[in-house]
Amino acid sequence: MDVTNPENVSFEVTDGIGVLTVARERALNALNDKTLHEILGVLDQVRIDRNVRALVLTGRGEKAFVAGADIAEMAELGPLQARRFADLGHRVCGRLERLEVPTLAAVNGFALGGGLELAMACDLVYASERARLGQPEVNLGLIPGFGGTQRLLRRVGIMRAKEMIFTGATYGAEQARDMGLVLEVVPHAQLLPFCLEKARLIASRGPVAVAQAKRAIQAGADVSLASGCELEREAFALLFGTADAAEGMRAFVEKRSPSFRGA
Ligand code: CO8
Repeated sequence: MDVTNPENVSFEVTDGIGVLTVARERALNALNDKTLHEILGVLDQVRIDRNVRALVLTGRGEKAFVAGADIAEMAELGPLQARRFADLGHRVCGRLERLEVPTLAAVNGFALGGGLELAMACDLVYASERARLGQPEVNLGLIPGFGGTQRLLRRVGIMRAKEMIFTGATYGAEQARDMGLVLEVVPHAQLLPFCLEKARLIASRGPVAVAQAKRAIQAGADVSLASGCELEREAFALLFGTADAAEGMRAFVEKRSPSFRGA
């Protein structure tokens, strides 16, 4: 699989902000095996490239963020191949969730099935007023397979997650915001600029501090309060060994803006 020259995704970095665009517009950016591998390739690049301070994920075109896993491709799979495909989707979502840098989903249209699962693996989800979100797998005789049964219940609560998954219904952007799936609904044409601005704001903060905060919050969501607080204490202390914390506190005392180096 050639991930150095991807066909179904594009990736650009401008002023420290990476934009990963799923770009299979003819299939509403549906995730086939090749596309998932190409996304993994970009995430690997982001993981090692210290110039990327935040990642925005979006879909090509006017209609879709990602309309799910590729149904035509899935229709050919037996159980073992389906297991491998699900593993691949989980790897993508897991790697996205564990990236050190903050990730923002710019949901510019349909985010269905695997598309919503991808968005839910991002730290912050913003949607265009045209977005439609849902887990419609039961309409295909399936269930979510890239982490949806688990991440959805953590976002919207167990009963709403059951309703969404049992009915396979799709929801408008404002409904999704009211349920806690989306942070803010933005006019369609403003969505990407809005997300880039938000990414730039976060990227201007201390990168090590943001990464440590992300790790503590993310890990804390799955452990007891006491264990989560212990994670926080460790991260807090560790930051006192960084040049950025020294610079941030010195800058405050000297009444100037800090200049963070990410170390
Ligand atoms: N897979 C493949 N092709 C797709 C998909 C998809 N998920 N969604 C859309 N397309 C294709 C259509 O087939 C069509 O292709 P063509 O022009 O060649 O006929 C093209 O994109 C445009 O789509 P439509 O003509 O259908 O556009 P509409 O505006 O009429 O409808 C919808 C848009 C409502 C989004 C509609 O396309 C739709 O319902 N798509 C499917 C949505 C869906 O069910 N998604 C969930 C898929 S299952 C899933 O994601 C499970 C993840 C975990 C799997 C684990 C596996 C082991």
